[in-house]
Amino acid sequence: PHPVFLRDYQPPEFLIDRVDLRFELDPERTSVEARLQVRRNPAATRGDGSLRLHGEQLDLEQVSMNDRLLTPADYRVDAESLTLLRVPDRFGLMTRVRIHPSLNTALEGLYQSGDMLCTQCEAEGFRRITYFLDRPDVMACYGTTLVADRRRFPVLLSNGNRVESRDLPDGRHLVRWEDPFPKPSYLFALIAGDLSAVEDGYTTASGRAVELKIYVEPHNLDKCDHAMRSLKKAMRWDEERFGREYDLDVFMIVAVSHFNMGAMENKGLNVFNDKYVLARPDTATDADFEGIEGVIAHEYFHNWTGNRITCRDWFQLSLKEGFTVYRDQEFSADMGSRGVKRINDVRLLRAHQFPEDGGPMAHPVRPESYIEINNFYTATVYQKGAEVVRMQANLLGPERFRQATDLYFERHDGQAVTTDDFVRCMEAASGRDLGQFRRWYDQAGTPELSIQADDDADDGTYTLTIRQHTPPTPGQPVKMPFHIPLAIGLLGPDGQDLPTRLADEPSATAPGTRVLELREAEQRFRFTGLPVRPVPSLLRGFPAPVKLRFAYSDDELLFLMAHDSDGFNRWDAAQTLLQRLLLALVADPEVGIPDQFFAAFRRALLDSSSDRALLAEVLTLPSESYLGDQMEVVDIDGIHHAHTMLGRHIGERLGEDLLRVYRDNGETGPYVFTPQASGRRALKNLALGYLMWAGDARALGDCQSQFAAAHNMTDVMAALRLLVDHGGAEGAQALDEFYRRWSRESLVLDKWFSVQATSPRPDTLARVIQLMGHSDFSLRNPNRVRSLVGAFCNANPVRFHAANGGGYRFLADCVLELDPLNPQIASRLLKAMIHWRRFDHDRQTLMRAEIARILAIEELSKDAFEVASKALE
Ligand code: B3K
Ligand code: ZN
Repeated sequence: PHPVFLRDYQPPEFLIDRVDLRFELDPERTSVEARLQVRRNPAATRGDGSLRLHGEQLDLEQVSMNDRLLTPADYRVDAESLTLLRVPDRFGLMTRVRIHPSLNTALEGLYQSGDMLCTQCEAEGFRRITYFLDRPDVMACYGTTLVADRRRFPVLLSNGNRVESRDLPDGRHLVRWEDPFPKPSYLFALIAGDLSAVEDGYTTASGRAVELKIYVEPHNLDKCDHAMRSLKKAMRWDEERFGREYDLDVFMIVAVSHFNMGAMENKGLNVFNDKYVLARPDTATDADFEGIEGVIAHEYFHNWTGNRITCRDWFQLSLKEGFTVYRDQEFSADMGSRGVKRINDVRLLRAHQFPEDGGPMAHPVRPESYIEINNFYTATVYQKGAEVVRMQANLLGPERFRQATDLYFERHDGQAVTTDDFVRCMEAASGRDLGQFRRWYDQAGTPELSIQADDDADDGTYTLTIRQHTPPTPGQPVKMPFHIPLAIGLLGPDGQDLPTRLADEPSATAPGTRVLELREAEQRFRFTGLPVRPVPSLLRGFPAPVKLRFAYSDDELLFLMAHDSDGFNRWDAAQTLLQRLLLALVADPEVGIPDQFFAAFRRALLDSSSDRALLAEVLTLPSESYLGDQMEVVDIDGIHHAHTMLGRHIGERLGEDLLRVYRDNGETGPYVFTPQASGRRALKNLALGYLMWAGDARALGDCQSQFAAAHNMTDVMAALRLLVDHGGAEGAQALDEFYRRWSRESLVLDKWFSVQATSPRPDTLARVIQLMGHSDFSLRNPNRVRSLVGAFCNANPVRFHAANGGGYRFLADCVLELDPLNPQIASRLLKAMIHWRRFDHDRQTLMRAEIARILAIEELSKDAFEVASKALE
């Protein structure tokens, strides 16, 4: 397989203005007739006069041009394309192909999920439906006619507005859809099935009525309320915050149970993994409710950032994804608790994007090349891309940023553009030069800031010397300095913010946060007028995706944890402290835990003035994998041991307090999904966890009663997890009960699989292998694969990285079995092993051997090939 390069981009030689599709749907054999209106692109250089259309796995039946049937002498067909040898400047083209949805296990193109038929076209799946210029800079208007058996497929959906619907003889019916907005082929969608809809309505700011429909299988009708509420909130928010209104008469969401990722923003017809639609208090956790609200909003927001304005090519993916993630993060911050949202977003960035940026698949937010674009729907393109938008929003300030996005929507509506076009709008609206800032788009790697403080008590000055350094990444040995906004504060002895006046500034500045802009490899900032040596609060609110090195003393961290006016940094100080303690325990398991640590932990735990969700964040130990990322060589067993030990100590020392917090925060009424209520549940279950760690006998009883009595899945799952990790008869019995109750609810059953896969108990791998043979397990359902294999490999470091290599062999076996069925899922799983260089020699050898075993397979997919080969480079 060969890479595609950004530098080779050429505008398309031909444009397609209109497409009329006619589907005769049948799971075994679907016929697709496409009529394209093609013309030469005046803006492109002339090629050899031929037109090459993309097409894969299509059985071609007929081709005609301007209503004249072509013969095989007029065209060439190979496994990836149809080439018409000589074409006029403007013509109509008709092709008819056969496709086979029931055989499509890759879940790309048109496929069968249960009893329904559905599509997934991003990034390059449309070419598995018909011959086309399947690239995002070719935007066309679509008319779609769907014909199918009326009893089997009573609901037939596609993009846009429904313009015709009628019965045909022989039990079939026909529905025609018309999408007035030109769109790239990756946004095409169709659905056929026996579905029921929850319906609602929405009136846009300018007074247009929009029908809202969520289509699900009939037994799921009672799990759509939260999704519908989320959708309406998202529509209102986008009008208020970004001035964006919805543009069609109907907005549809369909929940599908076989889906490679979270959801898809097809124009007017979003197709969702049912995990991000279906929720009832007794079937979904707080995290599920939150995920649904965020993903529904994300896909809806794509209507403007992605659909009306799309990407010129796939290297620009972050243009739509980074911006849309930024938008959904801001939405969720407004719907819930802004502080907690920021903490969780940063946690995610540090847990996934930082390692990616330091590993063999590191790539810029705008990649320079790829072998398989599906491998680049990454934390870098999404989450770091969102941080890059956030930095620009912060540099511009809210008003200018809004002017800049208004300009972007006005200037580029209906176009396929680049991340550079986006930055140009930021510059035009603000008058700022973002030349150096653009490096965030094309240099990979996480910058490291080393900060040193010097004070001179005599003249009241305090100097911060800041060095930035970005380690090399594959293909980019040398990095230029980034333009980094650095928000800081200086705290006085009473914990109040001091003024931050720089030496060359004439007048005093107000106390509080101030943003320094870094542009050089090394820079010095001298603050004056400070009566005492301050404690610096650095990177307030996490203003840039960087790592910080600053030699805080433990006392300073405790001080920041208690006093920083910035909530994010209070949390971060606590995490740094916990991390220090844990790493000290890894180095020396006998090391004592200072009393002042327990005192601070206790103070925080009992601080009833603080938001409980935030407290739960503060009091959660950094994850084992995050701790591993902080070590030169990851010490898997040492970390697990330290984690367990600290957890146990906390549970033992603070037992009474934890028990009180647990009992004081019990459910008092029916489940509500509000930040307050979910914060109570989070804190309560965290307390229970520490108590169980300590083997507290009262806690085991509480756990069992919570499992038996709770009416919401958050509390049931928290208790189940603790019981399973506890093991013994209690764990086994809880699992059996859970299975009996929920075995027919697929999404709940996924939880049953993952709670077992993520247990740190020593026999987990054996259990996982046994579960692969369970009658409810199937490699064909991505959610099920993720819930068992993905959960084990990505969320159970101590068992996945077992020293005997059993986990690695298991993963490689799964990848090899999955790859021919569903390469996207296989290659994503494989990523769990690519950071092998971070481990000790023996584990390195074991992982490398498994990756090599995969790479040796002749028919390996492009997807898995790219990941495996880059991992070994
Ligand atoms: N745009 C889709 C992701 C498509 C992934 C293709 N492999 C969902 C989203 O980001 O909104
Ligand atoms: Zn997206």
